[in-house]
Amino acid sequence: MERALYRIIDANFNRSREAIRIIEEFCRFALNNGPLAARAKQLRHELCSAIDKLDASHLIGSRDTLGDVGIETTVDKQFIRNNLKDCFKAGCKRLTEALRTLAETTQTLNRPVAETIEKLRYDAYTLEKDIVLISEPAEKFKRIGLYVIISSNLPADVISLAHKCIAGGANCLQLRAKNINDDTHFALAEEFVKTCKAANVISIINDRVDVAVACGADGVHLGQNDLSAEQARKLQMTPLITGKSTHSLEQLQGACQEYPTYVSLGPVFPTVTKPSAEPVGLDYVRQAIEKLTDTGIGNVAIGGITLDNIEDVLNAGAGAIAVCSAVTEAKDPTTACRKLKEKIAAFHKKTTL
Ligand code: TZP
Ligand code: MG
Repeated sequence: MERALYRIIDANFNRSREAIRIIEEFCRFALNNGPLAARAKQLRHELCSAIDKLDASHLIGSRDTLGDVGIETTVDKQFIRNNLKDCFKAGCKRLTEALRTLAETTQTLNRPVAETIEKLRYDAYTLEKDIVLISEPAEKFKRIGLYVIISSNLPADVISLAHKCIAGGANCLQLRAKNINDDTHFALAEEFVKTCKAANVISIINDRVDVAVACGADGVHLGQNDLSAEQARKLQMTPLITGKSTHSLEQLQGACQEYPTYVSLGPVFPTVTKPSAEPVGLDYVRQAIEKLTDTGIGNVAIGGITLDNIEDVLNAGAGAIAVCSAVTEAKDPTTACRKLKEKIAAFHKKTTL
């Protein structure tokens, strides 16, 4: 029986390491997310150290791959993976199954090792959750080219502008309603979200995570004095896009600790929408984008962006472009969106050639 015990431990040790590798590679190469990849790597190392405490010669000595009766047993759809996400999901399930088996079987040989593996099983559940809650909003945000901020409290204006921006090809709309009662804000946000959802456009609520969650918005945009992205995620019912405003490298460093889906960088240029805010210029955009490399955090440049300067902002490396007045003050917001979108599309076409 001892031989069988070591065979099970050997097989499940291999199985769990292989599963962690898939998870790690998904974080590293699909999400470009250094911190999540590092957590998977840490889990793999802790598992190896725990198993190292067992008798290695017994483990390898008991291995009998050719004599394994389970090798030819397969079930329907066992190896069907349609995309990388399927591989990641299957890896997570395989990992916790293997860790559970390891925790139970190692108990008979070495209790402290079994306790460590049990802790790793819980770490694996949390890592899976964090990867899903961070990667789903990140994937959604990646598709955004043009992000329009609708800064108004007036329902008729907000909804009419939303329709016009959608017609012009905006990929994401933000409702920025200030000095408004909560009940009025909620009713407006609900209508706004409904309009965006019908057009498959991402909806973001400014400042208020409670309103964003209650009305089913895709995300919330948080200022420096609002709740942190980490606090906002505690209130989410489904994976929420969390955005954070930054105006300096110091604020950017603080924002990265909260792990938002994206940071806004600006105001890049002087803006009538926020006249008191000091412009940060294109240098800040360039420097911030360099700092964000391999963090998995997206970015959107904002403030004073128009058809005349959008190419400079894209050349500085901005991932997405946010505008307010260039669209909402335009005589024809639909055409204004369309022209901005054309510049974004032309830029991406040029850089991917
Ligand atoms: N935050 C930084 S600049 C800005 C906000 C909300 C306003 C951007 O508006 P505009 O009209 O596109 O300059
Ligand atoms: Mg705010």
